[in-house]
Amino acid sequence: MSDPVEAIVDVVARTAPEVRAGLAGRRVYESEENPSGERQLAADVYADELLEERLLDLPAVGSYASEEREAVVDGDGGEFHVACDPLDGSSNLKSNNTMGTLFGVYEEPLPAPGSALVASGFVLFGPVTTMVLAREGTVREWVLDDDGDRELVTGDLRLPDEPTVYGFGGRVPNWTDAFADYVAEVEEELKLRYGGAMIGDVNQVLTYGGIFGYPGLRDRPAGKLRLLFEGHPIAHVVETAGGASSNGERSLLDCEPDGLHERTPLFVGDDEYVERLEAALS
Ligand code: AHM
Ligand code: MG
Repeated sequence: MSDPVEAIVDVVARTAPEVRAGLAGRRVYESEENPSGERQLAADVYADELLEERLLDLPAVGSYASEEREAVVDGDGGEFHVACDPLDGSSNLKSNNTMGTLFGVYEEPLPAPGSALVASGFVLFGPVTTMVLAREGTVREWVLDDDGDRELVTGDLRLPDEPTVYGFGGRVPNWTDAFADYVAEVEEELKLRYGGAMIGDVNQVLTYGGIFGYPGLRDRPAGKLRLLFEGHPIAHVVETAGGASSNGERSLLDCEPDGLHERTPLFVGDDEYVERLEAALS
């Protein structure tokens, strides 16, 4: 394949059916925790190891980083650096709900600013396996078959003009007053859709329009989600689809993590709702 970024995307697509097929037998916890101090499932580790091996096999991939491992793993000097959340929303495995793989392809060594992303996307394991990719100013969506072959659903995915749904993470008593006041307004206007896997919840926003967020909490001001593995790639997808992203103050793509596993408040969706959120938190 002559397009190295396309080769990376193809590896993620072709690894996805194997990750999905491996979920059924891997719903148990490992004894280890991930670098963010969260319990790992056997499925998290399996997905991470498959992606690491396949991606580092590509000459274009200079390094691989993941939510499931402490440090960057170097390849053979390729020019692109891939950051993955191998199974975003894996706690949904127990309750058999949506989850999937999230990835960002950077042209700078990691950790890098969002502006260094050249492509990003996710594979969603719902009733159907789909892949969403933001690259060169457009977002495309495919259905994946069991070999990872892609059938195009849309060549130019855009956020709908009329926002309809919202979903916010964290326990309500842990929300700040300013955020809770904002949510009270949103609740009057939009319909709640929250499933507990960021990519599943964001895919609802991409489909129906609206806003998703995981805010900074009273006891955890940086929130739960990680800037490099979750924030940048999902912000890049949503902004490319005509929406906005924010850490509460500015676009997530303008934020540069100091460390690989740095957390951030995360909001993505319809511009107007993201603008109002920033005003409410300022
Ligand atoms: P994970 O990558 O370890 O699965 O954690 C991230 C997930 C997000 O997908 C989701 O938005 C959030 O955690 C939900 O957290 P909580 O279970 O605390 O509501
Ligand atoms: Mg995640």
